[in-house]
Amino acid sequence: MALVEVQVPDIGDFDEVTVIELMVKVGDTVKAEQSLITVESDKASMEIPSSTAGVVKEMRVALGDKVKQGSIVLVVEAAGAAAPAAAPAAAVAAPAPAPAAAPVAAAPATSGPVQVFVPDIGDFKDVAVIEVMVKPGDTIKVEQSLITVESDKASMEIPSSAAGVLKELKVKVGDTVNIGDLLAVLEGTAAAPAAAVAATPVAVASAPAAAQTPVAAAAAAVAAPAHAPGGTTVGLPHASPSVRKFARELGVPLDEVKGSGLKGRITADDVQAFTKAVMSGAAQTKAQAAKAPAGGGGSELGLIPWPKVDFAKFGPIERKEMSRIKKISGANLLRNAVMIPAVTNHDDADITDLEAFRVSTNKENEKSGVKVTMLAFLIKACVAALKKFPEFNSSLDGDALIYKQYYHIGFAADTPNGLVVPVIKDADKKGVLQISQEMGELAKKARDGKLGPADMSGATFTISSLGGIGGKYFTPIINAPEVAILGVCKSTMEPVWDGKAFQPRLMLPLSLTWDHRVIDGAAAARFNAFLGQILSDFRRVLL
Ligand code: CAO
Repeated sequence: MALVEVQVPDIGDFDEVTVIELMVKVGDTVKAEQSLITVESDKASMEIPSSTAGVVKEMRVALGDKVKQGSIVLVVEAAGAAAPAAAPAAAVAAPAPAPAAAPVAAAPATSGPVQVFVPDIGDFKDVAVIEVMVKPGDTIKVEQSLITVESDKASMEIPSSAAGVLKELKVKVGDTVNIGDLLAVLEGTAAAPAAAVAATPVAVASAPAAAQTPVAAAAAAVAAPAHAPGGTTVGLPHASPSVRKFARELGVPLDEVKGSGLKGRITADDVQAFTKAVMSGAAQTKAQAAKAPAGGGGSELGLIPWPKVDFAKFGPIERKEMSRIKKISGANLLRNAVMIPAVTNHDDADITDLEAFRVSTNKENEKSGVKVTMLAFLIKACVAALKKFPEFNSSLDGDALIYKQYYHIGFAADTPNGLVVPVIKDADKKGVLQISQEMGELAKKARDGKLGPADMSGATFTISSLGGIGGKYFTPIINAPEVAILGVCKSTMEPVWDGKAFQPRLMLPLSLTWDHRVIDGAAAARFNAFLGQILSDFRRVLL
């Protein structure tokens, strides 16, 4: 039993590559040619296979280490005879090293159409195009990556051998390519200077003649270990090196990004969309969820995982993505429901006289085009209650309360795309007619999806009215950082005892949800009672 040091084989002319994944650990039994680690340059990722079968005794590399040809990856206690000295390089059958003087004479040095071919990519055959990184009209630099191809062991970016404007792209995602295939036609600027071409392996692809002689120099551009049979990558997100680099720069955890590319591959757009979702609050990274006192994952609350059911097993289904509004409001509602110790008080207000007044006002104002709504009266009544009970118009700021001296009232509006909350600003300074008019305008804007951020910000208290639809009571969720919300349902005629007899009265069901950190039950009951008094006799607003 001999101890064998497994080295990084010839990986083309890369100087140093980064270890981005360890696929084995001490104690593992590995087969010859089994992948041990994944390394990555800025152009390619590749798996480094073992030259020897045996048991891993010692790891000599860690994640993030830089390695190059000859670096010791690990020590294996060989199963049989000691590995031959040449094993490391032979096992991975790396592409032949680039000859120092690559044949570049064929490279054109003038402007005009230039064809770009797939260079020597080791002994890969029929590799799939998984990403196209340029489009016609783009100005391409020499060595700029054009496409990403992938075998079962490596993904690699194919660079351009020439500079110019991309006229035609000859491949698309899903195609398979081989050495010498025509990739693109460039036009315009001069090809790379001869010296640069000589130094860059892709230069051989810059002239049609090169297609017939795809010399080994090209291989160094992608440096993929050719032919490395064995297991597949475990746990490594499916993405090209440049996308991984992009994700690293932004600090995006790639394993949490859902890939939209071929075979679920993660594209640069996916990384960007993930970043946007996290920044807008519509999504959280696992690290954020773990840190947050109450996030969306549930795991940090010690809850069992969300049930995963294959609904199609029980009957036909259709999957539809939720609207953007729903996703954003859902995340907010969840946070508010989980973080706020909320309590709801239900009560009824007698609006018999107020409704009669509203109906007669609307008759008188028929020609004005403005319809006075019950919600406008409710906004005014709430402003009076907020003035009397200022903590309902406050917000928590650490251990302090911010008492707002303005009265901006939000109202929930149902739209085809989901729930939005436009805000009537300075409702204390406006009359019921003006509030009704503004509400009509904001509700229309909401339905047309035209509300801007300014229309929806700054609320100090919110009313959610289901009065036009129905229902009796419900428990609305507080719109943080507000501390209370009033839910209103449909008013109905009810027999109300006046001390002598039952009288038919129009009763409006009220549901007040409040944050128990800020408000006590007694204050909530008083708030509802006061609101009821105002609604039953609106003259009290003037007091
Ligand atoms: N009781 C009985 N009837 C009521 C009422 C109440 N509390 N409130 C309104 N109505 C009646 C009105 O009288 C009107 O009837 P007519 O058409 O016969 O005149 C009808 O319902 C429509 O009322 P309206 O035009 O005054 O509209 P509104 O003020 O009730 O609602 C708006 C406006 C934007 C709030 C509403 O369109 C809406 O989107 N409501 C849903 C809000 C929501 O989804 N809340 C839940 C949030 S939690 O998920």
